[in-house]
Amino acid sequence: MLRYLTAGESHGKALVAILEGMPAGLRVDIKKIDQELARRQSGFGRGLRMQIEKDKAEILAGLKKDVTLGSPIALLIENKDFSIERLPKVTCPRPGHADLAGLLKYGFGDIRNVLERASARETASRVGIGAICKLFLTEFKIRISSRVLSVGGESSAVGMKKKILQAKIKKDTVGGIFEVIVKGAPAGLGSYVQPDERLDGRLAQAIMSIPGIKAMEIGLGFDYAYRFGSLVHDAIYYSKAKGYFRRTNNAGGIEGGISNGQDIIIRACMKPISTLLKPLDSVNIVTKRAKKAAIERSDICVVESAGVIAESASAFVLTDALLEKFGSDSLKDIKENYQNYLKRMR
Ligand code: EPS
Repeated sequence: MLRYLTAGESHGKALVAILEGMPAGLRVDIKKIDQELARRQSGFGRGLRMQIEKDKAEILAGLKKDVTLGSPIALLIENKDFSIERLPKVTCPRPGHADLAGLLKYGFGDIRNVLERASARETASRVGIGAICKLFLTEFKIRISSRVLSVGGESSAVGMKKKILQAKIKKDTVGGIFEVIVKGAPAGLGSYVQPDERLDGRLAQAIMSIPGIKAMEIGLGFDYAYRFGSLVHDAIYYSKAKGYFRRTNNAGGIEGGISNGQDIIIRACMKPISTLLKPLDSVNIVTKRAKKAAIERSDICVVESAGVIAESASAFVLTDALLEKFGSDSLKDIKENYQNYLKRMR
């Protein structure tokens, strides 16, 4: 079983992650991890924190001469801004953030105790983990990419940029929709035999747990609701050269909770960031009087970054599902099993 844990506050000393279950024998190029971390930090509409941080990963355990040992991998990303002990108390919860619900849940008297961990800065750890999973998937020629489809309802590059600039001028924020595409995944990952083995359910958990994601769909997604069955299911064909094949991919590469060999296509909606420079109505948690929500340094639009994080989340799920199917100790053994499987499929 592949699993991971992350720890770290947004303005604490560092973000850390432990990944357990990665097989022995995988070469880990740290530059590739840093490239993914840099991708997460970029995109039009990011805030000032991204000018302070230059996220770099350090691997503390689990590798020898850059190759995995099969033991847990420990990853560290230092924060340049680690001012947590000096930062002021926050007393007016931001609508849309974890602030109020977290405060009530844990019984704190300072919202900072919530927001430091609820911050999307945590996703740097997930991207670090995802980058290692991407290196593993590359060994099987599985590639994951993402693209922004729309921002604030605009889908042209110019329109999206304009929307972000508009939000900036209005001291507002804006969300959007991104798409993740997985190419090269074989048929047979995930299973219908138990609910928690279904690949679509696993991807949904991984992606919906990214801060700010409010909806996701696979393939045709919500559009399935508007069409007849005869028009949406991907008819099956066979040829000697191609084997089984389809002319459409409305299922988004997953049928019955199992990958079917087509591209896996996921779309998700990232809500507008909930820290507003022109804040909404809120309540002071000490006086219980009406007060505008707190203003924290933040971003205007993070849809592009959310796509990169979702790539990582998908990479983790697919690595887990691949290890489940083909074995999990040694990369060499797994590759052999995989080749035998592909031979049978042909
Ligand atoms: C983020 C770091 C944070 C925010 C943002 C994401 O840094 P700071 O709070 O110091 O500006 O820019 O956090 C949020 C969106 C949030 O809701 O907390 C990062 O590294 O991605």
